[in-house]
Amino acid sequence: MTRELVVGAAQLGPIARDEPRSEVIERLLTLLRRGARYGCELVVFPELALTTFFPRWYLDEGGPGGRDAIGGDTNELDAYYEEEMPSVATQVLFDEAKRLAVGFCLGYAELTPPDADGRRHRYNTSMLVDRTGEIVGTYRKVHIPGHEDHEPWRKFQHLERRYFEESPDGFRTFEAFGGTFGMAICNDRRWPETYRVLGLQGAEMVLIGYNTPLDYAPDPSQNPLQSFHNHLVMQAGAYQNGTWVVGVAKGGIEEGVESLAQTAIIAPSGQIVAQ
Ligand code: CDV
Repeated sequence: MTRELVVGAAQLGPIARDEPRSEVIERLLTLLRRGARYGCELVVFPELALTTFFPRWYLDEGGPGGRDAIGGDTNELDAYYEEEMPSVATQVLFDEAKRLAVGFCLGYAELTPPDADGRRHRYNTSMLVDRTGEIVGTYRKVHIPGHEDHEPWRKFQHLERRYFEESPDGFRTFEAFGGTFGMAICNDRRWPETYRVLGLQGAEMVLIGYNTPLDYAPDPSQNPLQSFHNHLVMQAGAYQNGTWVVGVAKGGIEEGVESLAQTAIIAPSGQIVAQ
């Protein structure tokens, strides 16, 4: 049976360090409404789409160091996380999704409520919201790149391993929009098991947001290959698992760091149908 789903890949430009959430959300609403005008039923936003890519800064110098520092006296850091979803600030996105009957996928930084041991967890998270404005699934990033400690030799930091835990949940699919969906986040797209684990669960479309700096400090010889690698992995993942892949960037120069754009919708044949 042929099914049709109109998907908008809503690439974002830079978000400034001091840009208020309300302004970012206005930008997302503009894109959601534009998607609705184009007939989209689903609009996909990138990784950490509510804030600047804050892992590029070492923000808790005053703390005791390591992961335990997180959650201490780190006001700027804490401000980048969402403690509930929908939050007061993001409720308008859910309301607009319902009004327009356009679902969305959105990446954000998540700070969980305390678990049974009283620990709160920090994840790099993505959620899928259906056309009624209900959350149908969340995914927490598995492959956390970068480093845990301050590395001043770098032009900019990539402290995802300090600010986020690896998800213990793995990859799951969700029934929505008349099909079977999976989510992945940025670095996940580089590894075959991401697509395979989702493919084995019948994923028909994998939604991937990313922030990919064009300067890869551990091995700058790979910098000219960034575009090639981006398409290589997503096209291979799509073809090898017979699934659509929607890869959406936050691109451009954000706080002085140039990031890859190259947002693409890829068919199960491995072909890029829109970029
Ligand atoms: N946000 C990311 O996960 N970025 C990585 C970079 C650091 C290599 C990526 O895979 O694009």
